Amino acid sequence: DGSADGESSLQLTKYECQRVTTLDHYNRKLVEALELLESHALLIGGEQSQGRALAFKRSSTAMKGLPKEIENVDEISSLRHLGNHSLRIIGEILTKGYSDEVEQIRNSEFYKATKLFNNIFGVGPTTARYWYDKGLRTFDDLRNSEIIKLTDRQQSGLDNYDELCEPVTLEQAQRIRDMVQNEIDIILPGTKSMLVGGHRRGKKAGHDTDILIWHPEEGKERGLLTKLVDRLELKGYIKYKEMINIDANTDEAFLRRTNSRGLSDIKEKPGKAMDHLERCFGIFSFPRTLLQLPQNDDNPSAARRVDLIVTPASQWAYALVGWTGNKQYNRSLRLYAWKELQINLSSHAAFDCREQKLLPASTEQDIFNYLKLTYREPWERNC
Ligand code: TTP
Ligand code: MN
Ligand code: MN
Ligand code: MN
Repeated sequence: DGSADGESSLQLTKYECQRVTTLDHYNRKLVEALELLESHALLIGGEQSQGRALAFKRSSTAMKGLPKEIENVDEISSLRHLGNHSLRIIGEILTKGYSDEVEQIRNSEFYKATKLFNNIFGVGPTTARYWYDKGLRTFDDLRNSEIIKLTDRQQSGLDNYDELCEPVTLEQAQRIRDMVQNEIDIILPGTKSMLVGGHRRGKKAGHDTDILIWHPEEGKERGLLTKLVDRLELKGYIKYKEMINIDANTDEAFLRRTNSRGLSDIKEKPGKAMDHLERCFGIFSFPRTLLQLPQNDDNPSAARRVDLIVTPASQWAYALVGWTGNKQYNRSLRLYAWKELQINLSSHAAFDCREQKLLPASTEQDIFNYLKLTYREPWERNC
């Protein structure tokens, strides 16, 4: 609001997508505390807590975006990005080194158990809370419970829990992408693939491997994902899988999408635009040699989470931005596009509601241009 004390008080852009946010930043301890509060609010659930979670997220991304280490809360008290609660926590940590509230949550039975459950692939905050309310606290409780029934996805997540907790290094992700590239070279020569998600943003270790797949000739990608997954299955690489929007690229869906009447979902307000990209997500099992892990005679393979996403060439740039993320970066990009420009942005297209037209893009730069934003490299999108 500009009513600062005349000193060089810190400034931040309104939206995260307008600024640079890198993995390295100056306020690790504060960010860790705010992220814990965000995570706790999500685990509590309900509309009010979700609002609080967003406020904590906004505070933590603000702290990541600051150009220096904060030593006194006065340095940031005029930033609109920080609510009273966040400011109070930050002030407490700056004066005595820790926050009572944060430490109390960290050590609480509720947080420890729900966080543990939430870390299982397939278990969201609602389910984690439900199990907690039923008195469950540990994995053994889940396995022995007679009152709950795990879904196949959750069972697979629980069975592979330890291996899925092992970080996926950039080198391992690259080797998984190379293996996928070899397969699509056989299925449909000319098909391309690249690593997206955290690894593209410069993370040295991720929780999974995200691979974007496309063919430069529009339409050729139809049916590709099913063939790829069939081949991977034959090789014994897939332990658990879910196929999403698998008909998204059939002739009928293709026509519907190309037909302007079929674009109604993106012509309205944001949030309505669905992600129409074909995707396979699941738990894969790779030979330890493929991941360059030391041999283990009891267990020759290791489980890893993998996301395979197929995009038609015409949507490639939007898919690339969307699947590079991160999630909060996307959220701010979509909010900014809608609020400031009345553009509805999704992972497959953008629609200008004032001009009533689609915005075709062949590069990420095209999209930043439409949005009147300075281009940000993937590693600058780590909100
Ligand atoms: P994730 O793999 O969930 O996250 P990440 O790669 O950023 O981090 P990590 O290293 O922990 O794996 O998702 C990748 C990106 O894809 C994410 O930044 C946002 C986007 N995304 C979607 O657009 N839609 C989705 O349904 C999901 C799950 C992710
Ligand atoms: Mn990822
Ligand atoms: Mn994920
Ligand atoms: Mn992923």
